Amino acid sequence: MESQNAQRRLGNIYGHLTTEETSQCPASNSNKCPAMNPGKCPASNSDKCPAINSGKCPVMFTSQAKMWPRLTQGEPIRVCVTGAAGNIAYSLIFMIASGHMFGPKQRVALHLLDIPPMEKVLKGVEMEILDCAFPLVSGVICTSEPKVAFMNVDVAILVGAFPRQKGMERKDLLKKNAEIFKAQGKAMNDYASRNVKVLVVGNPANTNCLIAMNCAPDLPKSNFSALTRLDHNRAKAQIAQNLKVPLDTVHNVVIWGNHSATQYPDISYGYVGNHPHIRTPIRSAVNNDQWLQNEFIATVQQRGAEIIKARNSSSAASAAWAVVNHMRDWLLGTPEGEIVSMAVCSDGSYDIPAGLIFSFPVTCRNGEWTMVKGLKVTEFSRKKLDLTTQELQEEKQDAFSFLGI
Ligand code: NAX
Repeated sequence: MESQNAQRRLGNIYGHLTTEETSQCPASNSNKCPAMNPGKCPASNSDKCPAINSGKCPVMFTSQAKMWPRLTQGEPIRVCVTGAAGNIAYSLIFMIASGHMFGPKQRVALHLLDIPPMEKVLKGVEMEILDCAFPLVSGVICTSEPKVAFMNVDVAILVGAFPRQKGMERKDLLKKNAEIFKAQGKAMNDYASRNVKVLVVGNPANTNCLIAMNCAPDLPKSNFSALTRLDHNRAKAQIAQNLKVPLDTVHNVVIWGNHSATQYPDISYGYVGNHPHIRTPIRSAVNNDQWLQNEFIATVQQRGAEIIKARNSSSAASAAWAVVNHMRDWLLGTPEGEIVSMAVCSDGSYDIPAGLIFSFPVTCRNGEWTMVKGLKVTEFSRKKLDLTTQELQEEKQDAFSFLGI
């Protein structure tokens, strides 16, 4: 069984390599590639592979070239999606493969990770990717081994997480996920590209991200983020619906804090209108502080739970689309003057304890995010920020005590 699995992995890795890539491999040209022997895939047995040891294996080393030249030159970038057999991934993978995340010219190699019991489902996902005949997909690797999944990846989207089960205490959920994200943080630290951009989606997203970041000390902290873009999009949509204006006229809402019911959707700096000289602050346009301070905030905070009630299943397509928005803006940049929300490592700004993964207003350029600083925080906002900070600190304390950090 293991050798069949290994063969399947090899098929996945080598089956999709371009002729150009395979002809560059010294090992396969000299018939010495151990990967051709079942069970000795270089991705899982890298110590013994001469191609890897000489730094010339095309599977492992194409992505050692910097990501930026490849984004402009069209060389494939490696994208890992965990939880790849799940709900969100079933939308997300196809959005990535069709060019929505990195643009219509950027080729991608997909590294798909899920747990062993999901192997058959993952195989089905792989078959569907193949059946789409996506011109941008240059390779697919399906695996249940984090080492293989994270090997040289440029982008890691961590969707897979342990779901909350009936009767499960919040602490038990945190503990289960702390173990998963500790292992994945370590694997990224050891095997991913040194500039891998990490987005954590699996809940509790902020704290899972905090764990992964702390277990990957060799990677830049600024490369770790958690998803609050779905909340950001939900906030924009509520404002557009209230004002009966097109969505693309609503700008600069901010989600602060945790991706949970304590998050603070804030319209204080937002405006409506696309003309540079004709902009109305959201607060004046809505002209109903009662609604903005109560119903609006509660609707965004509770939207996930409402979707579950309606669909009997949690948000999937909207979550996948938010992941695409988050990654695309991070890597390709936000429009001039546009603020988006990303949960990133606090530097102490806005009196948020340094080191917490906290959703802030950011702008992005050249693959880096920059926190928008100096925004005025009202007394009302301060209370909301303190509440979500307190929740995140408690989560951090619990998670770190499980990990013995
Ligand atoms: P599913 O249960 O459909 O899929 C999760 C997948 O992860 C499963 O296939 C499972 O086998 C896999 N998995 C579990 N442990 C794993 C591990 N150690 N390594 C790799 N894969 C593993 O959930 P789905 O609806 O896709 O949601 C995924 C996560 O996103 C959940 O934690 C969910 O709460 C979270 N969400 C986060 C959002 C956000 O904005 N941050 C919004 C949407 C969503 O609620």
